[in-house]
Amino acid sequence: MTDVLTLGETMGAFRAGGPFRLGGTAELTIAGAESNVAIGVARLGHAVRWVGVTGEDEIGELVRRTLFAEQVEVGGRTAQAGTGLILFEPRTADITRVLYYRSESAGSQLSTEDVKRAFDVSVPKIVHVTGITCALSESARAAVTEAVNLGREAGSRVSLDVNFRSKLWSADEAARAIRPLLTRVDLLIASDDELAIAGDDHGIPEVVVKHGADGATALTSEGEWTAPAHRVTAVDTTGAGDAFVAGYLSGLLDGLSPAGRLHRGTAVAAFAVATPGDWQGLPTRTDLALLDLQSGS
Ligand code: KDG
Repeated sequence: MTDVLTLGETMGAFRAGGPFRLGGTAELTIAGAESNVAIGVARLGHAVRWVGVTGEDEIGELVRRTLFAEQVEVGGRTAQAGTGLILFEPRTADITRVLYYRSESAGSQLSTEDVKRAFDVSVPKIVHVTGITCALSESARAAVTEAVNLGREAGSRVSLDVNFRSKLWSADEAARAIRPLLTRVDLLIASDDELAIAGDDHGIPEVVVKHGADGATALTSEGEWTAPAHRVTAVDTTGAGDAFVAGYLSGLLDGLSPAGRLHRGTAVAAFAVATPGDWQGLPTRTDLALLDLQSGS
């Protein structure tokens, strides 16, 4: 049984202690928007499968064993290309400069066959994709389309996070790739500044808008709900959006109301921003209960 199936590129990540040009030490870990979501959902006890392609190299091993250790089922395959790299240069808690070394990477070789194999293993309750994967290559974009189509045919709920990355493509290119998918999407997630990429009214039943430190809004056929962000001391906001998505999807799987889903999303994001790293601070259910106790909800 798979609760959430997601697919994308997960890279080796170097997180520096200061400006790169000064040299010094950097921590080696992994990063990828979809695997961040997968780890977040897994920590909340759901069954998650991540599909991606990693290189036959030590960084690829690091990606696969880290996800495995986080109870994420690892699908996809290895390929004879380097595993992509991302370098994070934290400047303030809110601003982290990113450098990519991912062109022609193994991760960009993701294909429709990888997605078909994942559906052969099991039909997920939710298929979660992001715009980042569409930006990687033609075959990765086709893989996203395949996941949306297979999910739709199989009765999975299809979730799409725009996740625009200006270092990978332009807003126009993103709009051209993402808009055709939206007629088959059940849940669209975007930050305020990504809404223009998605365009107007595609008849999507559920739209969630992330407002960063101002919380999030859910618009469904039943109405509109807004939840504030939890007030915590943020040390690193990288991955906050992915953390929110993990909480929101977990809420959907648990049958929570839109308000409950937003609450879980903002709670998961609060934990993520309080710890350095994209995914390291993602909470378990026990952690979430602590936050609820503290806020009296
Ligand atoms: O969402 C946080 C991401 O920026 C990170 O994990 C890396 O997937 C990533 C990307 O493509 O920027």
